[in-house]
Amino acid sequence: MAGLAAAFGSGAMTNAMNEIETTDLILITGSNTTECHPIIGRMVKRAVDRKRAKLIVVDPRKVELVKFARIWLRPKPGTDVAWINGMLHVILDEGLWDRRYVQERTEGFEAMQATVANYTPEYVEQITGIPAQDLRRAARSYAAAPRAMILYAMGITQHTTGTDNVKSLANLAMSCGNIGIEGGGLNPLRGQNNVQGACDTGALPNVLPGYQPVTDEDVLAHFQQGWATGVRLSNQVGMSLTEMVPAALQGRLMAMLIVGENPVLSDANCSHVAAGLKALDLLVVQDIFLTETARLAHVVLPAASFAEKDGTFTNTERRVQRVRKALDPPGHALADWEIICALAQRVSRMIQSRQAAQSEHGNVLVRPFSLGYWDYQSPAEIFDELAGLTPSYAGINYQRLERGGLQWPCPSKYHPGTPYLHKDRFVRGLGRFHPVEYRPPAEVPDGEYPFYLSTGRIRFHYHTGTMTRRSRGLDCIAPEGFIEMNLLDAESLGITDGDWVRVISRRGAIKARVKLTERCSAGMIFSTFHFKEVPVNLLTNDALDPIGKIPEYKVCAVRVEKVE
Ligand SMILES: Nc1nc2c(c(=O)[nH]1)N[C@H]1C(S)=C(S)[C@@H](COP(=O)(O)OP(=O)(O)OC[C@H]3O[C@@H](n4cnc5c(=O)[nH]c(N)nc54)[C@H](O)[C@@H]3O)O[C@H]1N2
Ligand SMILES: Nc1nc2c(c(=O)[nH]1)N[C@H]1C(S)=C(S)[C@@H](COP(=O)(O)OP(=O)(O)OC[C@H]3O[C@@H](n4cnc5c(=O)[nH]c(N)nc54)[C@H](O)[C@@H]3O)O[C@H]1N2
Ligand SMILES: [Mo]
Repeated sequence: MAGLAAAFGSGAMTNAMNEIETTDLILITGSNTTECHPIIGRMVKRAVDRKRAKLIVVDPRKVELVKFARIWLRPKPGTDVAWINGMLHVILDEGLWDRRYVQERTEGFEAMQATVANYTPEYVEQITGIPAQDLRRAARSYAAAPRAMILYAMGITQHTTGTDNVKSLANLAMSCGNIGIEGGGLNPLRGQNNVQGACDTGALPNVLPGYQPVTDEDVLAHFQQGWATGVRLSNQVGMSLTEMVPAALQGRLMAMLIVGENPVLSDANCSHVAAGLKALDLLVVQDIFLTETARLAHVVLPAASFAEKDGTFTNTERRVQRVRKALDPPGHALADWEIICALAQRVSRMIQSRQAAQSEHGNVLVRPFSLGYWDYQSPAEIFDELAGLTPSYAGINYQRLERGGLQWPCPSKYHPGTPYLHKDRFVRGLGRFHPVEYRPPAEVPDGEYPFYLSTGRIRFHYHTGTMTRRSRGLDCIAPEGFIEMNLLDAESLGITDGDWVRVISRRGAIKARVKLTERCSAGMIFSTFHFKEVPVNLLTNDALDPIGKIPEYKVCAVRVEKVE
């Protein structure tokens, strides 16, 4: 998230995982922690059971941790800015904020204060459905804690207001002096094993490794020298995946290399995605299995899995850790870095021979590549090059990682790493408050599509199921997709547990069995995107957050019909 990177250095946990077990209060929102981050979920349970930490859960679904919580707020989906502003309203109104911290370490407080002034608990109740008294209790409890940690995940970010939601949480944390202290912070629980590492190393359209902007000429000059390619790096911000699909459909994007992603099932409004991929002149997919996306490719490049290669993963608390090869890859599969280097070498050679041909006619377009480039001998060599160009990784190398992981920033060889960020001062200097107004989701229920559809995960499967659905044990426990529905709604539609229903949105329709549950509130259904037989992303809305470019996976409007 570009906006966040600017505000907080990057979208990583500000604090370390083990601080969960030493803090006084934990506020968890938009995170089904025990199913999606079971290790962190266990830490939260231990903190509550053994250390008497207070737990506040804010989630439209009755997730497992609700059982451990002192306070559970159940907002309507997509109303997070409203309840967070409401908590701030109470905290400011009752004088519970940390005046000294706000004065010494932050800026922009007054503008935020003016905005939240309108969000009385009674007004917030109208928007969110959270009883005003519960909101007051939660606000007082959060403000009273000496140290309070906020944990959040996709229930906060996968909205057209995702960036606003995170800014509001930052307002809340800063108002009570909770950023830059042990046991505090604003902690996004990152999703994939190495999504943090991928972002840190520049797998984003707007930044080079270490979140250094591609639009900064000094940064570009530094990388041009460090990479010694002789190629001028582009200073243009690239497209996100969600922008590439429309570009392909409009003929502005000709070719794509997809590495380890299955967007035909995982992207919002996915029938649109398949059409976009089919419109390309060239689609290359690099994966460990022949996925739904790979089936559309002109060329499939077989990759080695995590257990079949060396490298590093950086986890959600910014800890860089070694991954070691345990098995040989099957068949012709290669490690991703080997495939990328081999591709780059071939492309370089093509460009070189084209240039040789052109220079005979006297018009050289780009400077030639230096030969010998892209012939790394090992992942360690690539890591050293990265560390040399990335201040936050500068002190990390494979030798040091032999003795355990290191948390960035780790700027020099003897630096011990950094458990929590923004100590004494924010990375950007002063912490900035943002005035944020509540905006409803892009699509809300109406007469024709009366239900909210929320989507997410269950414990037993991973994303599009390419890996977990190959496990017989997991398939035994969770063999098929389903629609979670509240008992009241089921009754009014004449549906009983296990009945087949059709779920229809403005974009598509799917069929699945109903699972009756009290996890969903009335008026809301839930499904996962784990099962290709129940491709829930045919339904979801591809409206994007303007800054994060994340689609609104967590809210769209649907109709439910019983299938006879
Ligand atoms: N078993 C398993 N674990 C996984 C994954 C997996 O596929 N399977 N995927 C990994 C990845 S990449 C990710 S990103 C994480 C995701 O981890 P989570 O974000 O915890 O998982 P989700 O199921 O997407 O659920 C988000 C939570 O947000 C709540 N929610 C929905 N709408 C709203 C809303 O409007 N406001 C608020 N405050 N909450 C809302 C949902 O009820 C749910 O509890 O999980 C990671 N871990
Ligand atoms: N409706 C709905 N949709 C969602 C979400 C939601 O909550 N609701 N969540 C979104 C989120 S947070 C995420 S992260 C995405 C996930 O979406 P995707 O990343 O598209 O889903 P995966 O199924 O994890 O696909 C990863 C692919 O990588 C392959 N793979 C695994 N290891 C390797 C490797 O080492 N090398 C290579 N080359 N390939 C490998 C796997 O076989 C798999 O095909 O889904 C998003 N989509
Ligand atoms: Mo994710």
